[in-house]
This record gives sequence, structure tokens and C-alpha cells, in this order.
Amino acid sequence: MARLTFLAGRLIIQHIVLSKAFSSTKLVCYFTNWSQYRPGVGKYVPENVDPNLCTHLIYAFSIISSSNELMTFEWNDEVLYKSFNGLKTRNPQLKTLLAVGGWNFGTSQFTIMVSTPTNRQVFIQSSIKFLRQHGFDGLDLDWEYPGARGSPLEDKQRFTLLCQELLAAFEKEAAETKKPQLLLTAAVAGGKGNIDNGYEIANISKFLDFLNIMTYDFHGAWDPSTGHNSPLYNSSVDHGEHIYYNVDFAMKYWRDQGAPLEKLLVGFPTYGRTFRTGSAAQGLGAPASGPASAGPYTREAGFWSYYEVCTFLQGATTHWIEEQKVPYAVKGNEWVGFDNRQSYQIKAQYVKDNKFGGAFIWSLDLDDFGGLFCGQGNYPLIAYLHFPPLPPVTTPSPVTTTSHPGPATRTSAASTTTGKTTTSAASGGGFCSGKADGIYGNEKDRATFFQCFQENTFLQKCPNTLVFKEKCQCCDWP
Ligand SMILES: *[C@@H]1O[C@H](CO)[C@@H](O)[C@H](O)[C@H]1NC(C)=O
Ligand SMILES: *[C@@H]1O[C@H](CO)[C@@H](O)[C@H](O)[C@H]1NC(C)=O
Ligand SMILES: CC(=O)N[C@H]1CO[C@H](CO)[C@@H](O)[C@@H]1O
Repeated sequence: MARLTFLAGRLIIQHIVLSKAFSSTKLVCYFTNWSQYRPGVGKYVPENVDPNLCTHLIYAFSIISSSNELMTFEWNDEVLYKSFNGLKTRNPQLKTLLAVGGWNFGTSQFTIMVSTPTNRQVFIQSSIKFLRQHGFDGLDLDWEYPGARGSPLEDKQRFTLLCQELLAAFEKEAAETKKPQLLLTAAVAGGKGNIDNGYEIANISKFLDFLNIMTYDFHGAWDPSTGHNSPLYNSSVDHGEHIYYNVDFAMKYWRDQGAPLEKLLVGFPTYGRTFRTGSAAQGLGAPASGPASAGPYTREAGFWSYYEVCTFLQGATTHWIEEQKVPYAVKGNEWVGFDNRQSYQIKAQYVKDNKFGGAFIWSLDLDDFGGLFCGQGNYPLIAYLHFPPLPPVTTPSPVTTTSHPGPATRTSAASTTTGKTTTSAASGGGFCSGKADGIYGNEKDRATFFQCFQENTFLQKCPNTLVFKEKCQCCDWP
């Protein structure tokens, strides 16, 4: 008993020493207000968040009202804020921020808000009140993007003014109330054109506590050929502007224009981007015609959560892009570029080698948070991120580099035992012949379902004891 107590004590001390030594390395994780609507086991609410996984949590998103005030978006945001900020009782070191904006919110209300000193002050004062009222520790600006998507070029300077005035107001409020000062951060573009149009880098870096560089969405179904969502480096198939579309270029571009290293956080996606390819060429840079089928949980064509990727990987062929240090997988005519533990390990080493301030994750709900799909435990990607990084993953190698068989050659059932989901791939003549792309229940076995893509039949098995439900078109608890 005494020995156990002693050991436990040592572990705690080690933990404190370790967290102190690396306390400057941040791991910032985004929570999304819409993942609560995912069906079945995809549903994600603040109760699913592990309060010890990340150093900072960011709630996405709040919006700006037509009277320039910070406000809620979802009908139940205030309830969610409460349980979200309540996570801090279980980890007192944890900091929470509220993000404002996001891709869908667009730019127009930001443009109006920054256009006059009065509008900016209304926003700033309402933000302070709102953040304090709900117990957040800071504000994360997610304007996508100043100077783009309808936002005029002068918004570049006005964004600087917004950051400057927010910081001044946060300092003043902290001095007056004797409360710890609110944090001010921003999620900013990773694409060169948007960076050039959007930010006075050296100026805004002075006012922000840290900057989340969105080093993902570099390639997707909007492109005419396959490319990776978040490659670490460029590739030999990159031409024109595409040579800039990688993590390494974006991070060094921000750094070299005056953003301090310790404020720069590298974006780690917990999702992949998909394409539909022909059957002749299926490598990197192969012709593509739009997205693969939507995932059963995320239900957005072109985009699969890591746990949906895990289902797809059973029976698929996985390749490693050596130049870019990231994997992709192919099955039938579907192609996905994603991140796994191996690419996370290499990117974490990159963060450390280049002395960046840490990493941020988009997003918590897209990892295999419940450990049901990938056979790698809860949060297999996020929990794998350590600073300094763990040694490279060796056995079993998570990627193969075999050349893929054409769809027609995959006639036998190829079931695997690595994950908790198994798949058999059948030929074009099976269940899906004559059927539209999509997911179909299997009357003969409720623990399985058919995924049809261009009349190819893929029999998928639900993880664990889950069964397929027609209502959500997904696997769920029986
Ligand atoms: C940004 O910094 C430069 C150099 O210090 C300065 O000339 C410029 O006015 C600043 N921009 C704004 C909007 O304050
Ligand atoms: C591509 O990456 C390599 C290795 O990082 C680098 O040396 C090269 O300059 C890059 N090419 C371009 C066009 O950016
Ligand atoms: C489900 C849903 O509608 N979620 C919303 C969360 O907040 C953002 C604000 O940017 C909305 O755009 C989302 O639609």
C-alpha cells in the first residue's frame, strides 16, 4: 500500500515536471456546435470532451449580430456553454475560448463591424460582457477571411485595428476588475493568396496570444485532380499556386513575415478530404470528378471524419505519399487523403524541430472519440499527439504501399481483423447493381450494411455490438 502511494506520488511529480517543461507547447482543440446533430454514435456534446486531452478548448462558433454584438448561434448554445466551461472543474489548468465566425458565417457582418470605430467598440464591449457572463477565458477570431470572399481589401488594415483595440480593451478590463486578462487569438488562412490579402502579419502577431494557422483544406473535391487535405510538404505533381499548398510553406510564410515562432500553432485535421476518380488512374494528381459519397455520420460530400475513414480503410488500399509524409487510401472509385498516427507523429516532430508554439486540432468530434471504429482506443489521433513526439510507430505498420487492384479484381471477400469494423468488397455484379450510390441496410444481418458506389458493392460491418439503423442510415446502439 505504502509503495503504491509512493509510486503514485512519483508519477504525479513526474507529470508536473513534464507539464512544466513543456508548458509552453500548446494543444488547442476545437469543439463544434453542430456535431450535436450527428446521428447515433456520431453525436458529440461537451460531455464527450476529455478535459485532460488539450491545453485549450475553443467553442465554434458564435456569430456577430446585425447590431454588431457577439451572440449565440444555436438555440441551446447557452446550455452547451455551461457544460463546456464546466469541464474546467475537472482540469483547473484548462483554458476555454469562444470562436466567432467560421466558414459558413462568411465575411459580410465582419466587414460591417470593423468599418467604423463605433461598430468595433460595440463588438468589443459586448464580447467582454458575453465572455465573462458565460465563463470563457478568451476570444478566438475566425474571420474567413479579411480581404477575400466579398470582404474588401481595406479589411486587411481594419482587422489589425480590431485586434489592437480588442487587446487594449481586454487589458483595461483586467486592470479594472483584477480578473485574469482575457486571451485573444485568431484562426487564420493557410493559403498564400488569402494570407497576402488578409493580414498585416507582424502587426496582428503583436496583439494576439497565438495564431491558429489553418494548414488543411489545401486540396479537396473542388480540384480537378486528387490531392491531399493537409500535406506536410509540396509534391512533384504540384503546379502553379499549388506549390504553396502545404503545411511547411504556410508555417514558414507566417514566420518569415514576422510572427513569433512561439505564437504559431500548426493545424492538425482529424478528417480527410475525398474524391471520385476514374478506374484507370488513382494515384496522387489523378483526374477526379467531384467528391466521394458522404459519410454516414458527417453527411457532407467530400469530407470524412477519421472514424469514417477507418470504416473505409477496411478493404481499401492505403498508400503513403513519401514526398508529403501523409497517407491516402483508395477503394472502388473513392479516394481519400487523410491523417493517421504516422503523419501525426511526423508533423509533431516538425512542430518541435521548428520550435513552433504547438498544435491545434480541427476538431474533437471528428477523431474516433469513442474508440468504436478504429480499434486504437479513444481519441486515437489527438491522444497520440505528445510534445515532444513519441518515437515513430513501427508495428504493425499502419500503411501499405502495395499497388491497388482495379475494382473488378476485388471479387473475394477481403475482411481484415485490425479494426473493429470489417468490410468485404464485392464485384460490380452484387447487391448494388442497378442501385443508386448510398447506404443500404442488410436484411440478412443487422450488424452489417451495404455501401454502394458506382454499382460496386461494399459490405461493411458495424463496430462492436452496434447495428445498422435505417432511420439514421448509420450504426447505432441496438
Ligand atoms: C502595421 O505596422 C506598420 C509598421 O509598424 C505600420 O506602418 C502600420 O500603420 C500598421 N498598420 C496598422 C493598421 O496599424
Ligand atoms: C518543394 O519542397 C522542397 C523540399 O521542402 C523545397 O526544397 C522546394 O523549394 C519546394 N518547391 C517549391 C516550388 O516551393
Ligand atoms: C448546426 C449548425 O447550424 N451549426 C452552426 C454553428 O454556428 C455557426 C456559426 O458560424 C453556423 O454557421 C453553424 O451552421
